[in-house]
Amino acid sequence: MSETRSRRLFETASHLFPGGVNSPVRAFKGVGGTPRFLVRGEGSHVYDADGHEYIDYVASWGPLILGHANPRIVDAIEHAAASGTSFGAPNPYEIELAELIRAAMPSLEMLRFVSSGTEACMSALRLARGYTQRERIIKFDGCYHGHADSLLVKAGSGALTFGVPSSAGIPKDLAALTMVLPYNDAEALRDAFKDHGSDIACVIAEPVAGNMGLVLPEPGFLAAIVDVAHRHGALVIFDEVITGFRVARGGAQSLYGITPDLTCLGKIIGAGLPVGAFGGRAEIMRRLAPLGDVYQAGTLSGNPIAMAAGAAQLRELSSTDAYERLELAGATFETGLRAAIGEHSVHVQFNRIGSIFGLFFNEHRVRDVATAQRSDVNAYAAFFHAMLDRGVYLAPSAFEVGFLSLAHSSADIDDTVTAAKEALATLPTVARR
Ligand code: KE4
Repeated sequence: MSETRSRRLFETASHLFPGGVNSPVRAFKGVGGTPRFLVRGEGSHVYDADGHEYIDYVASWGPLILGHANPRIVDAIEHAAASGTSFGAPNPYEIELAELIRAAMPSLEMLRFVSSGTEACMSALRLARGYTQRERIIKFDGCYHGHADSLLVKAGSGALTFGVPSSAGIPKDLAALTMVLPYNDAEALRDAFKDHGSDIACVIAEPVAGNMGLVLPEPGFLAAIVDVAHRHGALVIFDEVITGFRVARGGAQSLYGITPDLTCLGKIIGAGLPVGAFGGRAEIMRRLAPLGDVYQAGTLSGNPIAMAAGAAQLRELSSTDAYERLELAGATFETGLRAAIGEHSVHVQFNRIGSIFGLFFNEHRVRDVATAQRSDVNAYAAFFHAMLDRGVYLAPSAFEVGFLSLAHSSADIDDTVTAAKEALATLPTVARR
C-alpha cells in the first residue's frame, strides 16, 4: 500500500513539530512505520492523504461515538459558528450542555468546562487539595489522566513509596506527593491509607482503565476506593474522560453504581471539539473561583461552538436505544474477533466493555500494568500493520484501546473480522489451529 503523500507530509511535519506530531501516540512509535495523514472522515471510515480508506477504530481516541462528520453535529457547529466563534462570556450553549451532562450523571451537582481532559483532571486535583487542605494524592499505575505534573508520575522503588517523575521537567518534590499503586489492588490502597491517610487529599482513578490497554476493575475494587478514601476523609475522583457517555449514558459510575466525589470528563462531551469538564458535589465545587479560594480559569472554556457540538452529540445519545445498539455492535465484534483468534494458536486476551475493546498479545489475563507489560508488543505491531494494510485502522499502540461507534455497520464488522483472520495468519509466531 503506497504511503507516498503521508511520508512526504510526515517529512515536512517533522521539521515543524517534535516527532512530526502534536501528540506523541500519533507518531506510530509504538508500531513503527509512517503515520497516515488523515484528510477526511465519514461515518465509521477515514481516508488518508494517499486516498486509502480505513474502517476506523481510533475514533479520535474516543470522542466520535456517532462516527465522523455526523450531519447533526456538523449542522450544530455550522449554526453556532455563524453567530461567532467565541465570546469569552457566559453563553446559553454552556447551560444546554451542562444540563444534558447533569441529567445523565447526577453526581455532577455543579461542573466547570475546560478545554481538555488534562485540564479537567489537573483542576479536579487542585480542587481536591484545596478542599481537603491536604497535599498527597494517590493514582494507579497504568492509568493516565493527562499530562499535568502531579499525574506524570510513576511508582517509586517500593510499592508504597512516593512517586518519581515519569517525565523530565517535573520537580521530584512534587512527584513525591503522588503515591502510585497497582490497579485492582485494594490491599495496597488500604496500606497506603493506613500509613498516610491523614495526608491524602484524593484518589484519582480510571473506573475502567483504558490507557494500559483495556483493564476492567475487579469486583469490589471501585467500592474499596470509595470506602477507604472516605474513611480517611479523602475525596474520590473518577476520571471518566474515556468512560463518560461511552460505557453507559451515565458513565462507569452508573454502570457500577459507585458515586465519586468528583468526576472528570472529556472526549465524547465535545464531539471531537476541545472540551473537558470536571464536576461533583456542590459543596466541593463552590470552593472554585470566583466563589471560593481554588483558582481555575480558561479563555476558551465553554466555547459556544464546542458546547453546541457536545450538546448535539449528547442529544443523539439520549435516544432510547443508543447504548443497546452500541452493546450489540460490541458483542457482534467480539464474537467475530474471538472466532478469528480461535482459528489460530495465538495467545490473545480480548477484553471488551460495551463499545470499547482491547487486545493483548499475552498468554495470561491482564489485571494491571505489570501483567499488561508482559504482552508481546512486537506481535501487536505486526498485527496493527497487517490490519492497516487490509483497511482497518486500529490504535497505533499496544497499550491503547479501540472504539466502535453507532456508525459502524455489520459490513464493517464482517470486513474487520475477515481482515483479522488474514492478519493473524501472517504473524510469524502464529500457527493455524
Ligand atoms: P486530553 O488532555 O488528551 O484531552 O485528555 C487526557 C486524558 C485524561 N484521562 C483519560 C482517561 C484519558 O484517556 C486521556 C487522554 N487519552 C489519550 C489516549 N488514551 C489521548 C490521546 C493522546 O494523548 O493523543
